[in-house]
Amino acid sequence: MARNMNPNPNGPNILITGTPGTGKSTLGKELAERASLNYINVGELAQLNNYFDGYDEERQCPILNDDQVVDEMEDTMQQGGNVVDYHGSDLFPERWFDLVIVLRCDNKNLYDRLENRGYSGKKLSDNIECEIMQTLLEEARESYAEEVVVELPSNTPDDLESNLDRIQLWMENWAKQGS
Ligand code: DAT
Repeated sequence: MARNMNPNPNGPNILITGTPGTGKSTLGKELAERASLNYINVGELAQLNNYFDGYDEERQCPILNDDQVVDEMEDTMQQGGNVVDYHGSDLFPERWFDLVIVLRCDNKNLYDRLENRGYSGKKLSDNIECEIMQTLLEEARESYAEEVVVELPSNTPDDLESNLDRIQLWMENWAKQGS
């Protein structure tokens, strides 16, 4: 996994991606806290700055202005030590990330989580289909080197704990690179 021979002293940049509801923000916030990293929720950042280009009526969500988002994040990402949470991965420069986590969730769990979030009808079924089709996993595999992309289950609190352990272990090894 040795990509960067001089690890950033502020820590690695880690992208957490996956279908909405798979648990990105739950894992991302907890990881940032435990590993003293900076947490960036890209959806919230876009909302705060209104980095949108209109509204997608069919998918019932605003359309992200990728360039504005990437420009806004560039300096922070260069400093390292960021956990980025977004349901997409192909808008970011490949060089930003040392690790790309793709969270996966069983259909029944995901259905319940999204229903609890108030999703229904097409929006709910589109997201379930997105998970069944492995859309976010494929996107990550097409956008990043094979050894950078790691698929992790996110169904139970035990999964959350083992994912946190696994990423922190990966971070320890990452920090030893080049030393
Ligand atoms: P996302 O940020 O991917 O949209 P989230 O972190 O908001 O997802 O999580 C969606 C819901 O699922 C939320 O109620 C918390 C719950 N959840 C997340 N990870 C979980 C896990 N590993 N086990 C059980 N529930 C989880």
